[in-house]
Amino acid sequence: MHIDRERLEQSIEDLGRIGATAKGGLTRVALTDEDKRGRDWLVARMKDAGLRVSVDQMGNIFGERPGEPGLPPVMMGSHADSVPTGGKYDGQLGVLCGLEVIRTLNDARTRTRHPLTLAIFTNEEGARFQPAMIASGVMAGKIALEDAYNARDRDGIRLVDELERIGYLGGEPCIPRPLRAYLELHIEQGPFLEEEGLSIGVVEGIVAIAWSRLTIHGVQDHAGPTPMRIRHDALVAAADVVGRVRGIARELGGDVVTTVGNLTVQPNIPNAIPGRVQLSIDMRDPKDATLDRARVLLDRAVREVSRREGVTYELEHYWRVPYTPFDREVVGTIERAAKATGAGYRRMLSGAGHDAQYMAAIGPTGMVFVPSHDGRSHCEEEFTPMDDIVHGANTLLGAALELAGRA
Ligand code: HGY
Ligand code: MN
Ligand code: MN
Repeated sequence: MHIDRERLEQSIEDLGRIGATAKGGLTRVALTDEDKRGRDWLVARMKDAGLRVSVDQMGNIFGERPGEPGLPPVMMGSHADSVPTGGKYDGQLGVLCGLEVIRTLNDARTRTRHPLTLAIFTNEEGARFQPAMIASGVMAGKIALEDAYNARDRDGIRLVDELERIGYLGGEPCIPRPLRAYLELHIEQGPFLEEEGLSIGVVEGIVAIAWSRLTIHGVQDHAGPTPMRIRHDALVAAADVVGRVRGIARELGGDVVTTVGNLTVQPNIPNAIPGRVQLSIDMRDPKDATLDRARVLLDRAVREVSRREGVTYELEHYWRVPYTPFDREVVGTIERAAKATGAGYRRMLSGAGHDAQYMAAIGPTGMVFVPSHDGRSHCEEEFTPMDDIVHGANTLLGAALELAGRA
């Protein structure tokens, strides 16, 4: 049994048009009108495939295909929101490959012992509302529903109000569900599979992730008459911190990665000394102990820089996900399914976070990776060749069938 390449390719193009950018990328940020249109399109396709659709308190969407009563489902999922000027493969590929698995089983009139569920998680990217993976985090009991509801975007709009506005504030409780297994197909978002000429990544785990928010308070003043000797410039301090964050990765070496991706300056005009700067710090490593050391170095850097510039600050370490190993049985099943496709594959770790990281706290979890061209992602250049996508989707089909069992 194989998936239908043309049908899957058509779905990628069709969904990719909702929020498409002029350069072939995607801007479909969580809980915007584009996200609503994407959700509505996916719900319609789920219903076309005969799935029973439900929505939970965090706007997570579930499409259920029945199996034997009382058996927990094999869930296949990912996300449909993107980063601004992102790509049309990150997240949506996992949802569409899961849908294609179900469509293929429908064509073959194949029933499974365990039910199958297709899941779409809200705000996986954490681009608009922080942190990332917020909705699978609530489901796994790692993030309080009220905290998620009160998360605010840059305009101060609350997540829960946006869920209501787009019509996806569901009634189903967002709590752990019995699972036979959770499977997520996703693009690698790194260079290794393509460098090695491989089509499939059998993911053994996801790195630990730590997000912090630094707010620096300097003294806002006139850029002209204020002598240098009496300045307390929040942006000069922030610039030093950005360099020190890069220095942490250099000092620790190994696989640690550190990024300042977001920085806001106030009042952000040419002729005023910045009085307030806020910046994000994203640090990751496969070892939690290394991430702990990175955090100590970050605290020290911010303290030293602030003392030198004579500014004050708040440094909030507000999100942390530990290194997450995947279930050995599920990883083995995925490896067998990859092998059966005849395509090249390897075991590997994920440097990106995924809803699977939280789903691993609920049930046996594994991921299937497909290559990213030039390793690029979270950009309009994001691309994965269809041949690799087909191998990945057939791997997902094989693993789901083995875990769910044929009726
Ligand atoms: O941040 C991540 O790794 C994911 O793209 N949300
Ligand atoms: Mn993703
Ligand atoms: Mn992403």
